Amino acid sequence: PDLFEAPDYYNLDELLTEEHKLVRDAAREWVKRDISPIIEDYAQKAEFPTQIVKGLADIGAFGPYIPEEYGGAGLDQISYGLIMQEIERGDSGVRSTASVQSSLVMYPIWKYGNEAQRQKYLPKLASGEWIGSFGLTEPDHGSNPGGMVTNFKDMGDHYLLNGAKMWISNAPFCQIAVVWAKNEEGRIHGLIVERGMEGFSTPETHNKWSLRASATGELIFDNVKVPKENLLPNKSGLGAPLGCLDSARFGIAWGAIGAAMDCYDTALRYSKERLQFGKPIGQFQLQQKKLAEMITEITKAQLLAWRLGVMRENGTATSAQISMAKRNNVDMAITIAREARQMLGGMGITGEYSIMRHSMNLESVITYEGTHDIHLLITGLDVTGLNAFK
Ligand code: TGC
Ligand code: FAD
Repeated sequence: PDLFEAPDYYNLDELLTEEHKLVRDAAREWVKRDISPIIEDYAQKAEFPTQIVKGLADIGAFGPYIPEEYGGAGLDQISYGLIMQEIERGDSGVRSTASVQSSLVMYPIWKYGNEAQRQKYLPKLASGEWIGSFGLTEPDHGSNPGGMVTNFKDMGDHYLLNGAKMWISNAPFCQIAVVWAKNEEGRIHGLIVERGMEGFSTPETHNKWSLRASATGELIFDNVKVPKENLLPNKSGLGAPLGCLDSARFGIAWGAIGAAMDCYDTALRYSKERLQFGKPIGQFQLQQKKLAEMITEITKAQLLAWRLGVMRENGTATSAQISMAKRNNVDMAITIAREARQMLGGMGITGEYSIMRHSMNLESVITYEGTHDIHLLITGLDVTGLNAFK
């Protein structure tokens, strides 16, 4: 397709400011020009396209809501959401790189770091000179990060860090990692680990069938000496990393809409062009049902994301509300990808079209940042007051 169709069935544009539309359109144009033409090839090669980093920085995808004094774009939450939506229209893996950099690396340094840390790291992360990663998940602690065993000891003039993180986006090429580890009392803290520190390695995870254009790896800490000034001083406990996840999950709730829009748009076009039994397949009732359900679900997801954006901007969105939008919108997108893929028949399984790639990518998106099941249980806890995790 030469143009993206941007379904807006309920005229959501009326709810957006001129700035929102400018930010969105800049991201949309960039994705159309610099991502869509190359991304299938990189996904097939299982390689992250490093040349796009500067473009991501230019559209404000690295720290959209981080204040300009630290190099961020100083935008609001809905702008952040719209940027994620447009990037994920291109590829969930590219959106992952932006999510991690913004919400999981810049956000904790901005919120939990001191002024020296903000000055040292944020401008370089905003410009894309440095790429960061976020180490929470461990081989034996995924959904239950509170059980983590990565730990650090106070050695007087430095900390000694040991342990391993797994499934870490951007790990293979990150310059810094925000790592969550327990101190000798078992309290979780964030530490900034820099590439080049002795005992720190980042082996890449191979053979993924999903998010192939995003680099995933491990973070291994073998007696790494971390300077004391690299500890994030202003928040500790599991709530600190979970607070970062709130921001990333919000972005994913928007991002998933982009993937769904691209699948819908592709299937809609195809349904008008592909003839079988002497008619466009879009004339068959069964195909119309699929398209009607897709546009309905996209519209509902857009309204959920927009309202959440308003509440997030006001500071009133709860973690449970964010969790619901992440779960609903990713589930919506993965269902649409599957239906849209079928509408393309055999062509749907090829790299000629983006749908199969979106479909496979969304298998990661429905798993990371809290699995679908975990988010169901978060809503379950919120409405019953009864905790399935304890
Ligand atoms: P629980 O006892 O409920 O909570 C511990 C403390 O945290 C507070 N809290 C939150 N704070 C901020 N934001 C949230 N969303 C919060 N949720 C809870 C809570 O109030 C408590 O504070 P305090 O002061 O009382 O100690 O914790 P739990 O151990 O029972 O776990 C709850 C559970 C299961 C919901 C949580 O662990 C969870 O969300 N698990 C899923 C793990 C997850 O999402 N991992 C994501 C890893 S990062 C990633 O996937 C990046 S992919 C990015 C990409 O490539 O795009
Ligand atoms: P598990 O927690 O072992 O879950 C296995 C199954 O059990 C799931 O279906 C789950 O829903 C279910 N389950 C678990 N607990 C319960 C329960 N209480 N009740 C019911 N069912 C339950 N992590 C990071 O820290 N940083 C990153 O940058 C990052 N990037 C990622 C990139 C990719 C491509 C992927 C795939 C993952 C990434 N992750 C990252 C890790 C991700 O957050 C975890 O995979 C996720 O939290 C699930 O953990 P797990 O894989 O250990 O699965």
